[in-house]
Amino acid sequence: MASCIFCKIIKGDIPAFKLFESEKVLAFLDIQPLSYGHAVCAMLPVMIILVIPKHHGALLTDIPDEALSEILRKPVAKKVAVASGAEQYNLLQNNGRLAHQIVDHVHFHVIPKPSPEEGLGISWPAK
Ligand code: IU
Repeated sequence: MASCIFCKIIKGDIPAFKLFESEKVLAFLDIQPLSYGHAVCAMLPVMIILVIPKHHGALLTDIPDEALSEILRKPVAKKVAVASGAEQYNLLQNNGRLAHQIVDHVHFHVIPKPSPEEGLGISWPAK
């Protein structure tokens, strides 16, 4: 869709730090890695990844099953873990305005939860 910012990123018309892509899926860095909505400690450099289907659609119900399911399959999950540096993460999808969706192209926020062994571990909320 011509006016969609994520479609422009897919096409390469707008720069983004792309982590991986396949025929149906693209993953890139969120421009606001420490956004308040992600509720992480502002002193911690946590990298938020966005994973999107290349098929344009605002809501989950607008995306073909194959494009959507690829995002949750093992190959993508493995690449997400490697790219984020954490085996464990939250996968957040805001579906619709009332759910705080701002960009009308389906996207999953990957919010890494590194363990203490992985070097960035914090106790949150602080005890
Ligand atoms: P939301 O689920 O629609 O609320 O999230 C949109 C996300 O897209 C948000 O985290 C933005 O920081 C992110 N984003 C981006 O990475 N690049 C952009 O050009 C725009 C938004 I606009």
